[in-house]
Amino acid sequence: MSRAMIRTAVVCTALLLFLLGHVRADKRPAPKAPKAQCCDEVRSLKVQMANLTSLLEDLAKKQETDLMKMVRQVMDLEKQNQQQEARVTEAESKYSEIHNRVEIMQLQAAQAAPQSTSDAIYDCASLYNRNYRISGVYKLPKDDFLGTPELEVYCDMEKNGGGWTVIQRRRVGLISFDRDWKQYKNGFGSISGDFWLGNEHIFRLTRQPTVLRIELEDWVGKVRYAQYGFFTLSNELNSYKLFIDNYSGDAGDSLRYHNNTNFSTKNKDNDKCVDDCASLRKGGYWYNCCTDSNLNGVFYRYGSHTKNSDGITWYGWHGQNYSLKRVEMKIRPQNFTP
Ligand SMILES: [Ca+2]
Repeated sequence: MSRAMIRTAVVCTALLLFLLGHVRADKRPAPKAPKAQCCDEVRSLKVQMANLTSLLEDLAKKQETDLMKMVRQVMDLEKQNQQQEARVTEAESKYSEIHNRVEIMQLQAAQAAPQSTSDAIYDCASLYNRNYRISGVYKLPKDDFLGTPELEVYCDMEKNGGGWTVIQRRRVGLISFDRDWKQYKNGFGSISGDFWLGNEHIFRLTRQPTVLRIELEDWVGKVRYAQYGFFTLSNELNSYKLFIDNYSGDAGDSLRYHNNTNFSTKNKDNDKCVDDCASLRKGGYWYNCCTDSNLNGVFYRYGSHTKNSDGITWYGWHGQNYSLKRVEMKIRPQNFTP
């Protein structure tokens, strides 16, 4: 090895040692300096700032959540309010609809009452159904729907199941039945004695399906009856024409002969005869050609009845020359159940 080479090696080693020493010196911990203290404070402040920021963020989040909660609550309340309003509106609408229906029903009931409701006082059967069970004089109320006035009637509430409206009676004999058209139309006599109820009233009462029962008594106290399951009259324009059917009884079917005939009075001859039956037989009636029955004839007392054909006659029982002692005609709705 040359001297130059040895010198170079020594220089290099010295340089290396110098460098290593410098590096080792850098690795040693730095002594505490005013600069480091400042950094700690900054760091601490930074941490505090971070904590505060975090707290603020939390607070903001909480506020936002609370706000959202409140908004939701307000929205819920509004929704509930709307629902309640809707319910109120619906209820009001329903009430209005029901009220309307009730009004219509009341109107219909008022219009239909005289003929269809069971509690309307239409005749003696209606009164019977309202527990009036004593026979006697009753007043049927005036009927606005039918345009008829208040009517006094005699109700038979006891015989044959009751509920009968009496339309004719002969048993005293003091009242003449030889009357004109207008009197037979409106009725005459005494409602608790001898009377004719009136064709207009009979027409009205028989607009519902009606039963007619005729009770007859002779001068020795024998009693017979004739019943017709169907009985009605046409109106005045059609001369109160008689329609009967479904006979039953033990007096004989003498009214059948006069079925489908018009009513006649002494001033209105509507019979099917050349003769004037109402004038000849001295009473208004449905005359075919005079004979067979005349329940509105002359009331003959005791023994003077046998030779006259103008008395109260029922051919099927005592012939046309026998005038009966007592007769009563009464009607009742077909659907009546005692
Ligand atoms: Ca005639």
